[in-house]
Amino acid sequence: YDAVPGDDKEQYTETYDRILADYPEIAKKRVTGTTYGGREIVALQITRGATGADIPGRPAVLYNALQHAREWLAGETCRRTLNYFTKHYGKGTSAGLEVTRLVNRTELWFVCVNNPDGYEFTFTPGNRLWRKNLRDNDGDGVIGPGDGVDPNRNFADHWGMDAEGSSADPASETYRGPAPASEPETIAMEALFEEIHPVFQKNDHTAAELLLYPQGFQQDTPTADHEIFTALAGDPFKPGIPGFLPELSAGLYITNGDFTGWAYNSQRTLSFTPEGTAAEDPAVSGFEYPDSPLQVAQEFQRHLPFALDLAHTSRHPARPT
Ligand code: 0X9
Ligand code: ZN
Repeated sequence: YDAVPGDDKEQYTETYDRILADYPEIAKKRVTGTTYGGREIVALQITRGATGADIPGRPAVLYNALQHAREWLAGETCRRTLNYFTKHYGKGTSAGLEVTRLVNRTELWFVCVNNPDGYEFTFTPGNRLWRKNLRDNDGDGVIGPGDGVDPNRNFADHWGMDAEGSSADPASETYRGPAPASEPETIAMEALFEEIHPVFQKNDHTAAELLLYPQGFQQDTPTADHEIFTALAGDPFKPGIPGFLPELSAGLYITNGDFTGWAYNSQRTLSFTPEGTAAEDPAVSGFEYPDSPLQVAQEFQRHLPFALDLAHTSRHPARPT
């Protein structure tokens, strides 16, 4: 992997600023919300003549990560995808020709840090494995174990439908929040969808080497788009992301109020949740960032064909490839 200045040596805000400065003809920033901590939730639009708003007639694809604060590798995969699309744009190489065509015809949107408060919090002592956002549930002015909402249980789709798929307990890692879409991170995503109506979205998490597709709230009946999901996610012998077992979300475990379910059920956005790799030895910790730069690079390389597939297919999503 040929590294760009960015990658994991930059802050995400630095990556975004660098891309906005270096590729002004294809990159625009859109602020979709503000967190409890006052941080911007940023979406970067990559498309020819980017305006920061939807361009009629151009299909949109959303790549996003770090709903869960500790899942650093998922954010890095998103960032490298963003770097890939920008650094190859306008080049005469085979990657360049492919990327240029996609960027000219498609709106590629990146929200690599869905949960900036939580992500920042994972850099403070003792909080490396924080998952949720930073809602102060008990209102004591300090963030502790009883605080935070799981951004991936707060969406207004089958929200709180049962106790298996999310929790009403503020101390739980899957606390759904006080009401559907109560959180700034959720509202920011709703606002972005209202603008861009993505055909596909890739919601990166770690760490299980799975490629999940809807539904998460039940597994009794398949979705109307099951064939599209499985065409792209592949099968165990030829997975859409090498080494990632394609699976129905609910087959892993039941969730409600999750982003992928909301995006599909209420927005008709064809949605995938890759659960990436995190450590060579999963027994160490499923959420640690790999020590090996090679492993980080390989993770991105495994995701890339799938990320490109979504962009290619977004023009004709009903045609299984
Ligand atoms: O629980 C989650 O939000 C995701 N897993 S993680 O370990 N990254 O927290 C999985 C969500 C996928 N949906 C279902 N399994 N239903
Ligand atoms: Zn996660």
